Amino acid sequence: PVTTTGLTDVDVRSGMQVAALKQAVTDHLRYSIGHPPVATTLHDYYYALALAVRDRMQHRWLNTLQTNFDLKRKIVCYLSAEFLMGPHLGNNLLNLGIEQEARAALAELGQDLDIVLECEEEPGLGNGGLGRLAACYLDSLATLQRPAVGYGIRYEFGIFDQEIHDGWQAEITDKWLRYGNPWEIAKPEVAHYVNWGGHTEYYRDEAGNDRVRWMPYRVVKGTAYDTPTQGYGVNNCNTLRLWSAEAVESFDFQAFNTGDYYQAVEDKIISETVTKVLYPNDEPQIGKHLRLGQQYFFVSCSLQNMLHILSLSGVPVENFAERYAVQLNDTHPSIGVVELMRLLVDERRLDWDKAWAITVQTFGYTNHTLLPEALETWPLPMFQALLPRHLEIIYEINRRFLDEVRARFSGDEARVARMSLIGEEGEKCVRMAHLAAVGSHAINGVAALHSDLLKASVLKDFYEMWPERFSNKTNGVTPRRFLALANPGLRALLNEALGEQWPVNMEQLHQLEAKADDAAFRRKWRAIKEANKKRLADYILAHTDIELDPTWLFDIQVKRIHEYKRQHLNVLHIVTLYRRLKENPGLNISPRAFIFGGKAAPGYFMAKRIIKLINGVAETINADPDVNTRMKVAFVPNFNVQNAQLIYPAADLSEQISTAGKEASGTGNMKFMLNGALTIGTLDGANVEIREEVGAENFFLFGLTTEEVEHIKREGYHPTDCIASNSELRTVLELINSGYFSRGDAEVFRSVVNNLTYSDPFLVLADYAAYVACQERVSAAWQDKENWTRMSILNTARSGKFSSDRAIREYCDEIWNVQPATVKL
Ligand code: DL6
Repeated sequence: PVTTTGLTDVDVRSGMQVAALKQAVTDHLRYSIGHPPVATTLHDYYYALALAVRDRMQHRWLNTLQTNFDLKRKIVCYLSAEFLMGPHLGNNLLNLGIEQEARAALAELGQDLDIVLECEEEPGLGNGGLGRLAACYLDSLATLQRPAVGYGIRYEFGIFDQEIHDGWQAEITDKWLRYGNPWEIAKPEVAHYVNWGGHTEYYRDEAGNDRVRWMPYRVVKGTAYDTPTQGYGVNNCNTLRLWSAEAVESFDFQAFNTGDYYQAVEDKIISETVTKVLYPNDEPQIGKHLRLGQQYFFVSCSLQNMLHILSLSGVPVENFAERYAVQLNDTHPSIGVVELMRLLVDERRLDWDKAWAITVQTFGYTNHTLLPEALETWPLPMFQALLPRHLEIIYEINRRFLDEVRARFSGDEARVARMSLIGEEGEKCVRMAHLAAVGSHAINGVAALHSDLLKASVLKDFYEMWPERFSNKTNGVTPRRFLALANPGLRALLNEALGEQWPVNMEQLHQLEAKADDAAFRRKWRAIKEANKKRLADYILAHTDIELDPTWLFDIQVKRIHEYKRQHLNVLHIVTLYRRLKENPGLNISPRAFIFGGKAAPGYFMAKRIIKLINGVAETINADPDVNTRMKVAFVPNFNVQNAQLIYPAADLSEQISTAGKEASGTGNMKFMLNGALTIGTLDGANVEIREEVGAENFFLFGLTTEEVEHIKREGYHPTDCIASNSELRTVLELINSGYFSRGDAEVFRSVVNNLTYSDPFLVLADYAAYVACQERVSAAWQDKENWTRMSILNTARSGKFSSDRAIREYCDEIWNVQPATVKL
């Protein structure tokens, strides 16, 4: 069939040229969106282009599914409660290699691609690092041609939108699905049923075996929504499958027939609540019934789905672990260990030992935090009420496991108590990290230091029991989104200098090292950085009314707001500098813009005060003519993937200043490095490896080491001693406490100052002097533009290790044993 333009229908759906894309957008405007030309909006153009791009991906997606099926390849199943994907359109155009064509097609329709891209509502289905890591890994899995599915939750409301009202954070519901989602394909026929509550019954089967039946109180239905995830420069297009909860029946007909209409719809409301909203990850984990419900819901749907596909493929269930490598992204999906046992033993009637061998062979567990408050435990009564059968299975796993511990470490009952899956000190609880460790053949941390600390602290006993299960997999980030897409200026320069393969072979960036000594190249490098800073300055002006000078040093800290990340240490330095300038107007400092961004968990009191403090300091400094020609402070509201793509490329200095031993890895640190920022940081998380790669001379190191932090804490830490011995610090704290940065209201920051003075759990004051001194070194280094540029180039040149491709290769080779599969069209 031929359309009026002379294009075949096939071209309109799959053609990669300008004419085909233009026709595809026009067709989607007419046939999918259905607004007459007079009513066509910018958003309609976004939606139509998105659908046209999705058509092209769908073609590749179906071929990928068919290829994987035909080749009977092992599949990675990445189970994660969060996938922070960010806007899809720009990234998909990049990965398909049709950005220029799409730009030209839209131009012929009178539209500007850059403006159209801004229409996308980003799917914020994650809190921060952990969810974004999952998204980077999906990008690398597809790019490296590994068969993979990301399984997660289709939250109706993702991470809240942050607004700043009078300096305070305000949370606005994230209605990301409000205008539809062109990237997902609803699969109502792909549905699984998930039980809740009730009790268990014992019975004897036809063969005379004792068995257990779960009699649930409620059944919730999970339906699949698939988002194709396109690899870069390859045809492979994998699946992100998110589950949405709904009631099994829309109406309870019995209640309806007796006239109780409201009772009849109640069940629907309760069921749909399960996937309503994403929980913040950095509030102390308290007994949130619904959160455990969410975890079980998506994990059960996912495992049932794997079993279903396995049987469609005609593969016996005994071969489950040969076909699936299932990774637990932190403990959130660790109930999967028990659920797979239940499905194999109760439903597929495998014997226990066989089922357990399959389970352990299937799962791998990645730990992402050592912070005690983030380690998940569930109170037994709550667990029993929601998952009565799972608790029985946990007891049985635990009985057998503790027998093993006793056999290995006979007489060591203290060890047995420490390792048990059930915590007995205080309220009895299920320890999810222990469950994940016992049920997985591979356990890893996310940076070298973190993996070592894991073995020495939280999972020490498990390491002593099974050292062969432990390894390190340092995190990585995708250079496609965070360099090629976010920094088109630098992309063009790298293409010119290195050719176009670097986005899939980041080791090639080493060739830039030779260019660091080339003055002409350095000039080009600086021009790109300055253009990126101008782009960010424009964005900040539009969103905050704060005007920044792109020739100043851009000093940036963007990440979740948390005491251990120590945004308040950064503020103490800013106030120090401010005071020095006030007292000594002739002081020679490098003019700097201090830029912050990040969300605080809605219930995290101190984090919300820190945001207010940053904004209070910003208000005072930016309005003070004595200093505002040399320093300014800005808080970028609503830090998310979209504005992150403007922020990382504009940084000169990357603030990675967490208390040593607290940040498992960090991934923002890698995104800054990729884009040529220098790091000021502690020896924490992946900073250690960043410094190793870039060289100590190109990294601003300060602060206590993990051992020193532990030593000080053991000996008894007294922040008042730091204040007593440092009059500048005392003056800075007094100034904050006086109401100077809060329009005279001395109450506003009292809690922050008191916390630092009398408790200071993250040793902010202990590191203050070293941090301020290090910032002086930064300031001096900035004055030598040529050398700074050299260091900037070397940062990018030596960032190859931090590509998520390197990380995913390690997971594939060392944990998952998953091979590439080439997809043809
Ligand atoms: O591994 C990804 C990311 C790390 O880079 C951060 O250092 C770490 O804080 C973060 N962890 C979490 C913890 N959530 N839980 N559980 O987000 O993971």
